[in-house]
Amino acid sequence: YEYFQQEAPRLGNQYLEDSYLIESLKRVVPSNYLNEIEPDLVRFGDRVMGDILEYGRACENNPPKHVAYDAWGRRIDKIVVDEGWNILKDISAVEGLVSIGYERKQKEFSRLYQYLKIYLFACSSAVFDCPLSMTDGGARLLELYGDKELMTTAYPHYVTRDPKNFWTSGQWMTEKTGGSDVANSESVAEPRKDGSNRYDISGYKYFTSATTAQTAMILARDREPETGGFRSGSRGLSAFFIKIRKDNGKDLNNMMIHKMKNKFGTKAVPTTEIELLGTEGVMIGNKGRGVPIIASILNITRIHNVIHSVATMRRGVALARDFAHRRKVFGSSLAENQLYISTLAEMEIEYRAGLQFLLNVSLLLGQSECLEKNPKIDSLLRILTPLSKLYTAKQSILVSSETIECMGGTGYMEDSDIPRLLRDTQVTAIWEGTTNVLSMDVWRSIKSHNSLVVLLDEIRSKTAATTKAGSPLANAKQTIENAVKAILEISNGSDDLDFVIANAKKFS
Ligand code: MFK
Ligand code: FAD
Repeated sequence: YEYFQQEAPRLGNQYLEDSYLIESLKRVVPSNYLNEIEPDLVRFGDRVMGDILEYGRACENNPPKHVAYDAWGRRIDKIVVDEGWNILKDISAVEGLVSIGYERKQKEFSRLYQYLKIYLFACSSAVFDCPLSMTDGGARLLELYGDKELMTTAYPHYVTRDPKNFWTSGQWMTEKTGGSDVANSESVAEPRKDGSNRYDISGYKYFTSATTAQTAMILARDREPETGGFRSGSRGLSAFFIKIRKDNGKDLNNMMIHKMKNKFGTKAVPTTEIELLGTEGVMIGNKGRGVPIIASILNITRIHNVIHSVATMRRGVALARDFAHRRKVFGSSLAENQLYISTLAEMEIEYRAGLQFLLNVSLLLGQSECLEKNPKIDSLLRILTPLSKLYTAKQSILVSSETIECMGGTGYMEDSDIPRLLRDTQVTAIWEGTTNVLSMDVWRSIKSHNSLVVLLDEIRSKTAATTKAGSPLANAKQTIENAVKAILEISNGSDDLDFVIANAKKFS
């Protein structure tokens, strides 16, 4: 007897099938640039469903292991990864997943081009976008604060397309004392007595992702010249560049890997706990300015977080839509079922909103890097980065959970690859700043860059010509205006966020 066989959902070219993306790009990218980048996006849209997907799967099925000792009891601290992980690194270099943003061939549209490729790559790559995000952030940090030595010895390795020379970089901020409030960090940096800019750094880094990287940017406390002691608080923290392994490429740079983290998701990404035991580091920028310096990485990785969240929503919607045409319930196709269609519509709306955040923030980043300095662009970028990160992270968790339900019980099965979407995106609300911490960053941007007023003006100017009185858009605009006015009224010049939150209770 031949029993019924359900067809699995199938996905094709991830660029060509994304009609909302294609439509949106026509609106925001001038045709000369779009004609230049589109063939590459079309080709890459196929590739992410081909070898990249296979390497990603291989990494998921063979997660990284920490080998502390060799058979003879010698400490070796090896991180063993699936060969696919190394191949994904090579592919990232060749495809220019970091370099496109620094070659800047498409001027202020280069960031958008780079981020569209990572958007296509993210959900096929076993979260290889995590090391890419921190490498991108590291490149930007060096561009802004790196000295001549680091600009010649490290920076070129982050932005090369040559896989043999390509390095990835980590960002180690979190310690046991806290990842949000890094002011309590315990790591210390002893200046060397040889008059060089080298330091010996000691401390315990509680989360270090993508430990197979070649370098990392870290925070540590430096001695105060006046007292000779270590200065406390966040103003006592400086930023340092470290190489993870010594020049022989094998031995760690005076550090010990204590354990591989046992994570809920992002299982292919090696995340470890590392103790620094006199690790050689080079200070970047001024003493005591570690937090604002490393914030230049955060402001890049938070955009990567948006990319991952939106990519997750898009992948979920694409799978659920395709499945709707293959699954029959109560005598008809799911694609003809109004209730199912309304579920899909809710998911699609969240994906579309997320995509608009992603397009806007990528364009603003490109403009801030490539055009003449413009306070309006800085102000919009400063508020939209945390806002889009916190919002899309939360929505991607909801949408990927809904994706599982859309596929019924099979969606809950690990070998369908669908639960991974949820497990890998749950962390987007935690790393790179939790939702509450990013809310405080939004507040910081309102205070330092007058961002709320600038954002409202931008919304007004973008919608003025097209909005008809009484239309849904006009109503939405009015709601935003009211909310902004309320926030400005409540804060009434106060810098104290707790005061504002307490007063906000007066407003619905
Ligand atoms: C797949 C895609 C994503 C991949 C992810 C990769 C793997 C995950 C890796 C991680 O999770 S890495 C760790 C991420 N950690 C965080 O995101 C830290 C979260 N905590 C914060 O963001 C806190 O708000 C912060 C540590 C920045 C608070 O520090 P402080 O010192 O208590 O706050 P303060 O005094 O407000 O800020 C110090 C300075 O930094 C100020 O400048 P000034 O000294 O000049 O006044 C701030 O303006 C500046 N600053 C803070 N946030 C900034 C910023 N400047 C620019 N942009 C920002 N976002
Ligand atoms: P806490 O800071 O203790 O936060 C606990 C809770 O308190 C959260 O809900 C938070 O929102 C809330 N909270 C904190 N402050 C406030 C406040 N002022 N107001 C209201 N609520 C508040 N870090 C790195 O540096 N490098 C890495 O490579 C890295 N990789 C990671 C990989 C994974 C898979 C994970 C899960 C984490 C990783 N992290 C990494 C750490 C991550 O950045 C931190 O976990 C995160 O910043 C939160 O810090 P915490 O865990 O100490 O929680």
